Amino acid sequence: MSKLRGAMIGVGFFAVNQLNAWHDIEDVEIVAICDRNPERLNKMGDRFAIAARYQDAAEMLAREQLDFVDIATTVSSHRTLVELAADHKMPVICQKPFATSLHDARAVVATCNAAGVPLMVHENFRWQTPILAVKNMLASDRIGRPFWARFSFRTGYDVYAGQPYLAEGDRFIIEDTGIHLLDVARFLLGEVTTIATSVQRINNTIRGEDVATMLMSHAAGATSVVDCSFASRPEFDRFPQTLMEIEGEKGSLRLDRDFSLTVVDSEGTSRADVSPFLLPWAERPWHNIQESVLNIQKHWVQCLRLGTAPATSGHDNLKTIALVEAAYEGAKSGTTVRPGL
Ligand code: NAD
Ligand code: 89Y
Repeated sequence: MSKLRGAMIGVGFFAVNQLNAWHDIEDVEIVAICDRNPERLNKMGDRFAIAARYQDAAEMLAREQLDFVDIATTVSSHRTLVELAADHKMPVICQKPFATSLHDARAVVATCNAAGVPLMVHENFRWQTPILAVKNMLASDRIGRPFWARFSFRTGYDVYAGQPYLAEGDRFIIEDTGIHLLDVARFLLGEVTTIATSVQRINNTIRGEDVATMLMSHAAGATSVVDCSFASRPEFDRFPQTLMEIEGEKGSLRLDRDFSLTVVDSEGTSRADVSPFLLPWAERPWHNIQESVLNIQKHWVQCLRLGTAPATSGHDNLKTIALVEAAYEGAKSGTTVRPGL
């Protein structure tokens, strides 16, 4: 079987992880890249030995013979680019957040459905090794039915150095990082029925909110808190880790900053090391996220080969986008909101 021929649109700060991960997947060859910025285009083209380089995505899609396209631009271009891929009947991956509103997200999903092309949102946090370990622990039923949880991401890491656009938008932490934790909450505890949100801006040099606290009710009965901050000064800064605690009817679990998973159940207390693998191209502190990029991209290849829907399909991710929208709505109105769909 010949390798899948892929192309990337947007080869900036984060795409290097995606290109490294594609390079690790034997079944895939990235045959073309596109970026409006010629310096970035040439830098990445040289680094990954990709000869076909375009500044215009439409030209690339018209000229290249491809099996899929992977979009890693920032959100304002996502709708146009995914719809362009759909016009070419091209299976497409799009980085999170895949749209700036639920309205746009629905439109993009409808366009891909109508064109019959698979759409996967690159929502990679749920593919992190420690989070998959928590998922397996819940599935084993050792702690029983979860009734309470906290998902926490608190840091003082200078995220603006690598991603300066995060300081510029009206929306920041919920749309950029909280979105991952909301998706993880859905992944582990099921769909959300209500959300109440408080936001703060502590760093006055940025436009959006850099602290958010969300309280959610899940249809299956659990209550969860999602809290995230880029304004914290913790003793141990564990950027970009998600820490969690889950209490169930038969026990509890805790995912700690040293990647230990502690479980308390009827047998007592046990601890397991659920550290991510440090890939050869990975760099601390990003290695946990970098491994999840490889995991989600392997999943995409499997889905393309088998013709199955990705776990984070556009359709699935509508529910995560709906939570983001409901969080902003609730923060503004000071009310508890039912996420729309
Ligand atoms: P970036 O600005 O560094 O890179 C984006 C690149 O896209 C730029 O080089 C820009 O020139 C190019 N671009 C923009 N519009 C284009 C267009 N229409 N055609 C061709 N090229 C275009 O941004 P980034 O930090 O790499 O973020 C990209 C995306 O990745 C964002 O959506 C961000 O939220 C997401 N991201 C995800 C994770 C994760 O863990 N999943 C982590 C960081 C960033
Ligand atoms: O942009 C964010 C993301 O998606 O994952 C980590 C990040 O780079 C900063 O929180």
